[in-house]
Amino acid sequence: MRIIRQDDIPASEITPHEVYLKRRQFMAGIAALAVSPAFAAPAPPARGARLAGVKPGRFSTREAQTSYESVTTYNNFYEFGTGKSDPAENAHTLKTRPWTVSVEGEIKRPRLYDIDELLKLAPLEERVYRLRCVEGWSMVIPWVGFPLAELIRRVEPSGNARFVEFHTLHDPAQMPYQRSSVLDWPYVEGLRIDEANHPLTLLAIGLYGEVLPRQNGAPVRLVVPWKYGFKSAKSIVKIRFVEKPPLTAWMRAVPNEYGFFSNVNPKVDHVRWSQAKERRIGEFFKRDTLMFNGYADQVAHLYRGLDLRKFF
Ligand SMILES: Nc1nc2c(c(=O)[nH]1)N[C@H]1C(S)=C(S)[C@@H](COP(=O)(O)O)O[C@H]1N2
Ligand SMILES: [Mo]
Repeated sequence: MRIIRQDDIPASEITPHEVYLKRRQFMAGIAALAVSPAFAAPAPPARGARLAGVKPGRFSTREAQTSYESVTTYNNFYEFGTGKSDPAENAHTLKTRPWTVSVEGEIKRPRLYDIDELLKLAPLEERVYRLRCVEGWSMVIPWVGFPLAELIRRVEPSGNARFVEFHTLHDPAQMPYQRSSVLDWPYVEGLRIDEANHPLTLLAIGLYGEVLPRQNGAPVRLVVPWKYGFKSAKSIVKIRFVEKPPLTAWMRAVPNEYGFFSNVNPKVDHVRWSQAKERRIGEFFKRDTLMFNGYADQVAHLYRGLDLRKFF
C-alpha cells in the first residue's frame, strides 16, 4: 500500500497556496491567449445552481470566509487524485443524479432515500464553520445543509445503535483514483451516536448558497467542524447504524497515526508533525490551533473523563 504523506514531499516541492493559485491563474491566462484571437479573459469557473430558502443557522463564525476560488480548487478528495488541484480538475466524471443514500442498520425505519427527497427533509441552513485539515491548514466555509440529527430522529435508532458509519460512493468508473491503492475503498468514516446527533454536525448539500461542487463532495457530505477534515466524508451513499466502533478508511490504512475520534487538539501531535499551529488559507502567518477547533464550549462535555491522548 502506498500512502502519500505530508513529509514525503520535499520542502522545495511545497507551494504556498497563494503562489499555487497565482500560478494556476497565470497558466489559465496563457492557455486562453493561445486559443483566443480576441485575447479574452478566461471564463470564471462554472458555479453551482443557487439554493432557495436558505436561512442563517446556529453556530456560525464571523471570521473572514475563505474565497470561493480556494474552497473549490484546493481540496482533498483522494478518489480523484492526491494533489490539491486534482479534485477540481477530475471530479467532472462524478454523476450526482440519480443518487440514493441508503440509511440502514440498527434503526426502526431503514430506507433508501432519493437525494432530491433527502434535500427536502429539513429546512436548509447556512452554517459558517472552520475546517481544520490534519495536514495543518484551515479554511472558513459557509456550508448549506441541515443537522444530521434531523435524519437520525426520523429513522429511529434502536438501543444497539451506538455508532454511525458513513460510506462514500465506490465506483472506479466515476472515481478514477479508486483504481489506485492509496486507500482501501470505499472511503469509510464514523462517529459515536452522540457526536452524530450533536447540533453542530451537518449533512451539507451546498456552499456559498449554491449546490455543492463535485470536488467538495456532491451531492451530500458530512461536516463535523470540531474534528480534523478527513472525518467529513464526501459523496455519501450509505449511512449505517452499528453497535461496534467502525473501522475507518484512515485507521485501516495507517493505524498508528489515526484514531477513531480525531478531534482537533493542539496538544496532541500527529505521529509525524505538531498540531499546535495552522495556516488559514489566504493568510501568511500561522495561527494557534484551538482545542476542538474553537468549538470546545459546544462539544467538550462529550469527552469528559476521556483521556484524549489515548483516545485521539
Ligand atoms: N470520500 C472522501 N471524503 C473526504 C476526503 C477524501 O479523500 N475522500 N478527504 C477529507 C479531507 S482530508 C478533508 S480536509 C476534507 C476536505 O473537504 P473540502 O475539500 O470540501 O474542503 O474532505 C474530507 N473528506
Ligand atoms: Mo484533511
